[in-house]
Amino acid sequence: MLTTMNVFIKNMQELFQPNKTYIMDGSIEEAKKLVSIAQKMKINGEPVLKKLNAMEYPNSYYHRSNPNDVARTEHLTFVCTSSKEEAGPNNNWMDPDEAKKKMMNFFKGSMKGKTMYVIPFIMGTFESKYAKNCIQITDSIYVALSMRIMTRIGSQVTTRIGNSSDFFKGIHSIGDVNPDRRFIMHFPQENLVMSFGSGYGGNALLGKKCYSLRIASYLGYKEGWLAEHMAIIGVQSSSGKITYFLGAFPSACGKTNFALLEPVLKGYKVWTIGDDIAWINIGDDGRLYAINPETGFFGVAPGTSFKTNPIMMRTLKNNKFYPTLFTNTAIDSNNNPWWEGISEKFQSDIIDWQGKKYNKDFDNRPAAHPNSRFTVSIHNCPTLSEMFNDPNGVPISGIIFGGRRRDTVPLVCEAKDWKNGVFSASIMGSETTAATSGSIGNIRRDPMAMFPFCGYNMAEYFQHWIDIGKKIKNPPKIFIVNWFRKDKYGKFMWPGFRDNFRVIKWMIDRIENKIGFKESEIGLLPQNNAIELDGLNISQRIMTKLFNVNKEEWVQEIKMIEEFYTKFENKIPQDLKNCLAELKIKFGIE
Ligand code: SAT
Ligand code: MN
Repeated sequence: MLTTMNVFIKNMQELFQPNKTYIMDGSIEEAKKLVSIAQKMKINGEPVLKKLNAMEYPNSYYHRSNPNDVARTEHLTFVCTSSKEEAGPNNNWMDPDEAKKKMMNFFKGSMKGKTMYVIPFIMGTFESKYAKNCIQITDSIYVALSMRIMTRIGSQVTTRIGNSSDFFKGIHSIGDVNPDRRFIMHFPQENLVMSFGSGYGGNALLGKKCYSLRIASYLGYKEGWLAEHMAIIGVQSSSGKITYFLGAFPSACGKTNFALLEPVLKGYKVWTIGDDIAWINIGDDGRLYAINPETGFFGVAPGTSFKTNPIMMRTLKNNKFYPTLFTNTAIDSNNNPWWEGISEKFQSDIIDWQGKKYNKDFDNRPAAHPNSRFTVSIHNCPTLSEMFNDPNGVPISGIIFGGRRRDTVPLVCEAKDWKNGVFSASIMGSETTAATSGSIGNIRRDPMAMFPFCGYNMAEYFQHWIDIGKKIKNPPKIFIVNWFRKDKYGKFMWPGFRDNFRVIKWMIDRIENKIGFKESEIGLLPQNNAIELDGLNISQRIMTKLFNVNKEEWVQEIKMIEEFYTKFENKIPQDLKNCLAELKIKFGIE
């Protein structure tokens, strides 16, 4: 008798009509074989992978994508639930039957002459009760190799699945990379994603945003847990005590820098558990525990340097795990990957991300694509936490929500309690970045940094957050941060990066109840001089500005929040409506 997995594979073969089928085992020999095939394989006259300078970047390969396929495409991303209301105003919706019909048309025969890769993978460790079994199908060797970095692949998954039909199915074909024939369709009620026409990370590595956030957030809603767009870190103080934090920031707003932070303050150390996704469960002791279901970083290259993120640079130069991929960066004359901000010196002889010679004096564009990325194993990271593989995850004491705001939101603010924290997270706004196609720098509401990733109606998601709070003992403290406030000349007022640790230190003091706070209209602010500024050249005047809660700005902000809440008709939880009403009263708005 065929197992359910074999039936699935057979159906896929019939649909895609590939030349060959290859079932991945996740071994190092396999990775070497696939890299060697990818080096010989040409797409549009260009090898899929090119070896980079092994002296500087061991085991590293370069990939150039189709220039029309460099970021997530939210307008082509759909959540296909039986009713439009279940998907909510936060998602594009399509009727599931219609969506499948559309995708089947694209899929039919699309792997003719190609190899179909079958990737059995697991999100979470094999030992964890929180882990989930998955299978992805793809015809892109680049996607297959990326999945090896980002997830745990192996025959153990097949054994775990056995005859059960309870596994995630991710069906991907890169097709002809035509934006008119590009769709990413989610079917949360069927544990299924269909993706066509793109090879880009969030569109094609289906274990990432598609499964671990959109589908998993829905599973979490049904099963009583949370799938979140969050980094996970452990902060060790000189006594050896480790305090675990979650950090939610929208794409390209510094989650990876946060995850690999090197504290400026002596005696502290940050341990890395994850930089993008956290699955959060209520543990047996009634506290919140988080696991990182992934095994790699898919990080933004531009701006990464020994100055801004030394630990990531060391991770990229580490050769423990095979291979590391660089996508759409530029290349320098020594065959090293290159991007804006990698060093202070400008190198001549740069080849840009589209393969053209680059002249910084004449070319009015960056050499590396602003959303160029590295895909690197978390096992290369020198600050990887001992708890990374812990099947239960780490106990969370603080949750940080941050956006990219030039004004309005102070450097840090603590929510009075869980409910007010959920409210503050639900009204988060952030300037758009290069991580998605579309314009850059507009403010959009991005509650919990999950707006593009919540696989169901976000009003219900807010209620789910409130309900989780009712079930836990000692809920973690919730903080809102903004590293990106600017002065009237457009200059960042806070240095950011390593200095952000000063704010985290304040949070630890608050969690341990060592210090007090200053009440404000929007929550609890640090008392004067409570943030350790030793060794930092910043004036009191700027510090005051960083914490300024400006009435006019907030009146504007509240208008935007109301507009956003209105989209959900009457579904916004009463608790949050009450918080908004209170906020309006505090600012004297009727
Ligand atoms: O493209 S990904 O979704 O994988 C990265 C991001 O936008 O956060
Ligand atoms: Mn992300």
